Amino acid sequence: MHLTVVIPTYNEAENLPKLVPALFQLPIPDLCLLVVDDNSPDGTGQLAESLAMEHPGRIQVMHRAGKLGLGTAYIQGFRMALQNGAQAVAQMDADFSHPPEKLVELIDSLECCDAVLGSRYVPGGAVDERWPFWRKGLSAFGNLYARTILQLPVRDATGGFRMWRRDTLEAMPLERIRSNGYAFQVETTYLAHHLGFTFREIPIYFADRRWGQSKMSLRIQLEAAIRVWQMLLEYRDLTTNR
Ligand SMILES: Nc1nc2c(ncn2[C@@H]2O[C@H](COP(=O)(O)OP(=O)(O)O)[C@@H](O)[C@H]2O)c(=O)[nH]1
Ligand SMILES: [Mg+2]
Repeated sequence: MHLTVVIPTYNEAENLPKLVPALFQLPIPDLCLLVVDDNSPDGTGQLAESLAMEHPGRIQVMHRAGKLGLGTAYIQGFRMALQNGAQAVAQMDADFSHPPEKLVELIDSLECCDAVLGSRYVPGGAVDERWPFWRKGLSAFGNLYARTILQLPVRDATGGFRMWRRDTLEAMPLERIRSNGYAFQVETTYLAHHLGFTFREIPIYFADRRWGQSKMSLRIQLEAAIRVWQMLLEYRDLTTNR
């Protein structure tokens, strides 16, 4: 299955040059990367271009004018990956929070479901023990909140390490997605579930980033809290087609 991994970046100059070799050493034939960079002030975009020269035909770089948010970065990235013929599309952070080697398990699992989630909240999964209490609590609460209100059949609805089958993404009305932060992950889960697609969750250990800075903010958290209720209303017209 031809896999493209979409990696949104904003100031990941310390991480990207380490992540790329970690991905290319995986036993996944024809693996391609698509970096979506938002004109990072630290030069991640140019770095990505030189990595692309080192790996001809395997890395594509999308440059956007400025920090436009994770949600739109993924949507543009998904579209481009589909256009390029990817049979499976993965999403992952550039900061090593998502263990690259787990991509192998994700792609194997995609044989028997429509989307695979790298999950912190199934047995065997965990978040970094160095995360402060408030961050652990916020993540657990955010998940419970979204899962309960939207009745999602998954334990980790806010995680960003995922793999989609081509036909799953093609069936989703990506143009209707308005969330940009964590809510983006919830919204795609809700959409796919609403359309009758099935998930599998693979346990992952979510390590805190070692280099660079998190872009998580109060604004992103508030957006997520409100968006969940809006989703309930906005997608009432979508029915299960499977
Ligand atoms: N292109 C793009 N990437 C972003 C943006 N915000 C965050 N990212 C990237 O998305 C991934 C997740 O963001 P991160 O700051 O690690 O969030 P955290 O893991 O929740 O702390 C990282 O690879 C970031 O570089 C954005 O506005 N645009
Ligand atoms: Mg991160």
